[in-house]
Amino acid sequence: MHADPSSPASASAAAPTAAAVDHYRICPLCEACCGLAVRTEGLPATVTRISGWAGDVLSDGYLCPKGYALKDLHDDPDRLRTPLMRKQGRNSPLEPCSWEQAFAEIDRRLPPILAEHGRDALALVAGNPSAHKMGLLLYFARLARTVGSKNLFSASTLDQMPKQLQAGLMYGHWVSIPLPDITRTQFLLVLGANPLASNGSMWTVPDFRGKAKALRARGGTLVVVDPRRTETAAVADAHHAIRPGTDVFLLGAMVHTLFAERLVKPGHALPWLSGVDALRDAVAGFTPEAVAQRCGISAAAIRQLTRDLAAAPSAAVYGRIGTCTQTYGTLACWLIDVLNALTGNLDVPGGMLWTKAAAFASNTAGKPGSGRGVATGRHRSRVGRSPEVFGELPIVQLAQEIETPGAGQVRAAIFMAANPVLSAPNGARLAAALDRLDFSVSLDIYCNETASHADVVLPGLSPLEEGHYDVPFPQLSWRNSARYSPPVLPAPAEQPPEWQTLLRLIAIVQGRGTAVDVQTLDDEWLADDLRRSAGDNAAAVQAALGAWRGPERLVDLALRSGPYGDGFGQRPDGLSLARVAATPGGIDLGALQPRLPEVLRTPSGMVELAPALLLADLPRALADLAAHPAAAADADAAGALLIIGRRDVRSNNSWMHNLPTLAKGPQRCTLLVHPLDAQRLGLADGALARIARGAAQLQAPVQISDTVMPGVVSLPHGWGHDLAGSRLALAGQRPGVNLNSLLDDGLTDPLSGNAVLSGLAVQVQPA
Ligand SMILES: Nc1nc2c(c(=O)[nH]1)N[C@H]1C(S)=C(S)[C@@H](COP(=O)(O)OP(=O)(O)OC[C@H]3O[C@@H](n4cnc5c(=O)[nH]c(N)nc54)[C@H](O)[C@@H]3O)O[C@H]1N2
Ligand SMILES: Nc1nc2c(c(=O)[nH]1)N[C@H]1C(S)=C(S)[C@@H](COP(=O)(O)OP(=O)(O)OC[C@H]3O[C@@H](n4cnc5c(=O)[nH]c(N)nc54)[C@H](O)[C@@H]3O)O[C@H]1N2
Ligand code: SF4
Ligand SMILES: [Mo]
Repeated sequence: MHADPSSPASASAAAPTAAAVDHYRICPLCEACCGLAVRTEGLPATVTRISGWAGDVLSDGYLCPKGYALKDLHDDPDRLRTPLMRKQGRNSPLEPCSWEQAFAEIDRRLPPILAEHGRDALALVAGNPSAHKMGLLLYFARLARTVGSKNLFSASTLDQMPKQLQAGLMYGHWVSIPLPDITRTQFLLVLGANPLASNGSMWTVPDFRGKAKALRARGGTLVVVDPRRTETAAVADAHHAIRPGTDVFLLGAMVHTLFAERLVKPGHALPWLSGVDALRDAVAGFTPEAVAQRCGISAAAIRQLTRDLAAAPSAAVYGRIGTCTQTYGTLACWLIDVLNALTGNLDVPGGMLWTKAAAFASNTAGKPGSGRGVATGRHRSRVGRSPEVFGELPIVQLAQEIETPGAGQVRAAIFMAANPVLSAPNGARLAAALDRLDFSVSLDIYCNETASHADVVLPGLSPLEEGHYDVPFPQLSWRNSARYSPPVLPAPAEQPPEWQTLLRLIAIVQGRGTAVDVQTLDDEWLADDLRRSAGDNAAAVQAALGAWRGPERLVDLALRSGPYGDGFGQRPDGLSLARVAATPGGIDLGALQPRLPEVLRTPSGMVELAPALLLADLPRALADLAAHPAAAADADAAGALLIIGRRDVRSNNSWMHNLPTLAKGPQRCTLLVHPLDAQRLGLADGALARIARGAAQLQAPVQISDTVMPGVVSLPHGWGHDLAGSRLALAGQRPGVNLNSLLDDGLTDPLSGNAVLSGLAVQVQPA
């Protein structure tokens, strides 16, 4: 069963054969992380079929339409296979060039900027797919360490930073996030998530639909709180339409009700809960009556929902992006876990449980039960003065950091799998700012709307040409497992994997130029890591890691020294990458188990139910409620509608619109309008509407639908592929419009720096 770790077989594509072969491949496109069977045939091999891998320990054969689209992605003529650079100076077009030319250009232009203006002059920006590529995630961390710039940005501040901050404050580590025990719970309350379209987020739960069906089949209840009757709400027992941005009020009132009706019963977790009394006082002002109008949910319904939650034999409250991308995002995430804890559902089967991941989890490392906890604000953004959170600054502030002169001004940038010109608010401002940079590089597999502003574009490989181990997602999975998939197809000889590209950027930043040997550099980094983690054993550990190289070697190290690892021979039947790789479909490590108190890394060794940072922010929400009991200040303007986004299973943020199997079918970038609003505004189904916020405006086709609540309209994000310079031929045929061009880059959750992407007021009229 043990593959020979010195054999390269499991780190490179299988030996070529003309016969049909089903290769095991973990899908890198979304957080469900499904195991796929990718069939290749012929010489040279082409992909002839993609299906779910029956018996994958995590996904059990499930896949969605995007999984099939990996073939289109591999074959897409617009996918970059060579670097691009501006050969005739900054206003010349991006043209294909050799890798040596590209690195030479970076070496010529980047080090002088760092030498003259310092490390903060270089901004690093990581986008969503970085989390899905071990080479990007593990080696970007090294690049960031080498550069040492405070100007570190990522999609996290368009997404889940509130969740990470809340978990960090309550449990002591940024990724210690308890998850619904979906196969055993009897009551699942979902706020601001639509896993039927998104396939789950901060929760790796492939086939949510099947698991929700099983929950209801065993007599359990699924309740959804969302301004739209989503695909998930449609399969639920109950749906509460909530006014966007008001979850903090609903949740505050639910916690209030637990105290008022003596429903607080923490049970198992009680010995480790700190701050229950402080909480009672903190939510005193959130009576159901006080919040009902603002939330659009009656006081009676709030009380009943709370009672149902408290009475359920087991229950789990899960909130996702809808609860994060609002100005009270961190407060909302916090109150969700407070509900879980006070109803006795934290750390129990059927409630909320932590994973015990096989590799890379900080809550399995170091001393169990307590730790340093987390802090924010070790530095602040130069212009906006926002606190650093988890080492990052708010991505909505990138443009002003570029525009504003002074010491520490951003003059260069490296984008990695990121497209903030479409995915962040006010992309037009950012696009203009990018053109003012002295130099920028994009690592991307397409020339997207952001890369088109770069001086050099460096492409990554097709996912089918890379090995895969999920670094973050086993820390967020419905079940513990370890899975690895080797490359399906060989990479083109000329094209390096991205971890090597990142090492070459590191060498350039270090002033070592372009002639370095990446393998030597990789060995140096490993030796450096091991000196810190393995001390005197460093040399022995390095030898034991055998023939693995690059990210695979880091995975092997993490697995073997992890909680199920072979300990480099101490536990011979433990995990190593060779062992995991020899088991296509993965190794099951069992259902989630209670982990209190060892999972905690707070200084107190307790679950902090009332962190000072969060208590101090509550008066902001209370003052807002007192001043605007019926509707957000923003929505007071006559006739204003609140705009929200939505996800579609055939789309993925700002990309994958160039793939034929996903692009076909109905137009997806439409504005959902409730029939009452359509009638009032004279909007006809299929006709164009003009959507305006301040000076920004755009036009989108109207889709009249009673799935959105009255007063709310919905337009998906990630569209607007008609900007000059990007090279996405198919996407450009049906470009859609960019929701984010309406949204303000000045609005954040001040605690986490997360952007406000939901519930802003717009004016809508026939175009
Ligand atoms: N209004 C609104 N805006 C939103 C959201 C919302 O809900 N509403 N959602 C936000 C969220 S949650 C997120 S995560 C962000 C996402 O926004 P971004 O982080 O900007 O990510 P994407 O839009 O997914 O773009 C990813 C880019 O990575 C490239 N890519 C794909 N695979 C690879 C690879 O292997 N290597 C490299 N180098 N590049 C690759 C793709 O070509 C694409 O250009 O958008 C946010 N924006
Ligand atoms: N098909 C597809 N899958 C994806 C993605 C994609 O773009 N397409 N993106 C991936 C990424 S990067 C992420 S982060 C995840 C996100 O995964 P999810 O969190 O499941 O994302 P959404 O489907 O956008 O669901 C968010 C829901 O919040 C609702 N909402 C909006 N405002 C509010 C509010 O104020 N309160 C409440 N309670 N609800 C609100 C919206 O109507 C929407 O139904 O999806 C991932 N998976
Ligand atoms: S749900 Fe679809 S996109 Fe997500 S991992 Fe599974 S197959 Fe890939
Ligand atoms: Mo995301």
